[in-house]
Amino acid sequence: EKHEPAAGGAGLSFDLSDEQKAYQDLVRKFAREEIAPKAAHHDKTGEFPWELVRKAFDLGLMNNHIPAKYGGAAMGSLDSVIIGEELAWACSGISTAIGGNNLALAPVILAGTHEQKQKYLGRMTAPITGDGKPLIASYCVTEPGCGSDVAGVQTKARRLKDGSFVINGQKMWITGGGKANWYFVLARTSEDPKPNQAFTGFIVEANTPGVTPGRKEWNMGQRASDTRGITFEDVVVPKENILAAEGAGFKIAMGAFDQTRPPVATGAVGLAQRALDESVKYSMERKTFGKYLYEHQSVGNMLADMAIGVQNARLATYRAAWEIDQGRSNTFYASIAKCYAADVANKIAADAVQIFGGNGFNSEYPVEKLMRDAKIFQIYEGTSQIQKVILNRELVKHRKL
Ligand code: CS8
Ligand code: FAD
Repeated sequence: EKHEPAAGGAGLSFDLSDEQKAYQDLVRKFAREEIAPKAAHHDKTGEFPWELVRKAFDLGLMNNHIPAKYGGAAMGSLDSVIIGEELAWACSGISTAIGGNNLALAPVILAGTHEQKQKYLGRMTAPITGDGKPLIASYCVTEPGCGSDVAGVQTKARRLKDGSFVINGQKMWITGGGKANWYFVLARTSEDPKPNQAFTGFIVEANTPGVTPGRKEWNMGQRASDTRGITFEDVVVPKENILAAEGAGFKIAMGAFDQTRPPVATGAVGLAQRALDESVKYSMERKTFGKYLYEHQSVGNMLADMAIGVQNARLATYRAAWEIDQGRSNTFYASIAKCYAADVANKIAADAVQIFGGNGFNSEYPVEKLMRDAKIFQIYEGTSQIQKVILNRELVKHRKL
């Protein structure tokens, strides 16, 4: 008997649809058979995983949310987090390289005109011939001087007589920054103190004169992902590349985060599940004092706490994604999922290292990488502290006396 989720989100079901289960199986196989064996190589070398990105593209696992009209699979947010968890189980650095596009595409999907979508989304889904590479797009908001405080963005765009804009400024920590074909760029277009008036979102072609990506940053973890600073010097952007309207950029940037925080949370869930799986396996192989590790109560308790964390983080993430799929604001749930899953992943990865003992501290075993990879989940896409700032505001905003 089939148990499909109730239509329109009515009722409650923990079952995935048949289609979602099929996707999950497909991605799990790809992730475990092809990504996992290459994870250590990309971690050690920092080489961008083009081959795996291409394979993910061919399997339909990239650019998930592009509407069918523009050649995409038009997946829902829940579909996307199911895929993301499986990819991150194998390597969250490679899954960030594969999934990063979704962040750059979100502003265009949310606010682009038909022409902008046709041009910039259509290009992402166009068939690739031979051994060509999938296109990468990047989301440029953070700067050397401000990350949490988006309203502190200093990059400026000045309107020219013909309606085009000239952008000057510097962005920092841009995922996919050295590989991108185009960028979403948030720039200040007015001195208005209200964020909702002061900023504009632009689509900038990477080959525009004056766009210069910096060196690849060598990060603590997720080293397969390309992270760079980017300089914009007298970069002229045609007026056709403004998203929505002058002054609408801040809301677009925030709207994109609502869409992309659940996929980031799911990366943390995948990593946490991996750390749990590795810990259970190891504790059933290694003996001390004549017993398997899991038979020592304090190790068993760590495993149990890991399972509690993974299950709850996954539920929070599914909820945050599901809210979007119901067409409702998910800001509150997205921050809960992002914050909780990131914290759980860090706790579980650190405990996995503990369970592995000395081996846990060594790069021949998988868990030290998990611990390094986990840290970024508490930082990018809004730090854990910022998720709590958002939650605090949401609680006060929705309080009814
Ligand atoms: O500054 C905001 C914030 O979100 N900071 C965190 C920044 C962040 O998350 N950066 C991530 C960069 S991208 C990244 O890391 C990629 S990692 C790789 C991913 C790979 C994927 C696989 C803030 C702290 C929430 C708010 O800042 P404030 O300056 O205090 O602004 P507010 O007063 O709250 O809001 C100003 C106006 O904006 C409106 N707003 C706020 N949130 C939203 C949402 N949707 C729509 N509109 C929003 N969520 C708000 O209502 C205000 O509007 P008014 O009309 O002025 O009242
Ligand atoms: P800061 O804002 O300087 O914060 C420093 C510390 O102060 C943090 O602990 C923070 O939580 C705390 N803090 C700040 N304000 C408050 C407050 N109000 N209350 C309590 N605590 C506070 N950005 C992009 O635009 N695009 C990308 O593709 C992208 N990818 C990234 C990939 C990587 C690997 C990294 C490292 C970063 C990436 N980022 C990207 C940037 C990322 O979103 C920011 O680093 C992050 O939002 C934090 O900003 P910050 O580094 O400027 O820290």
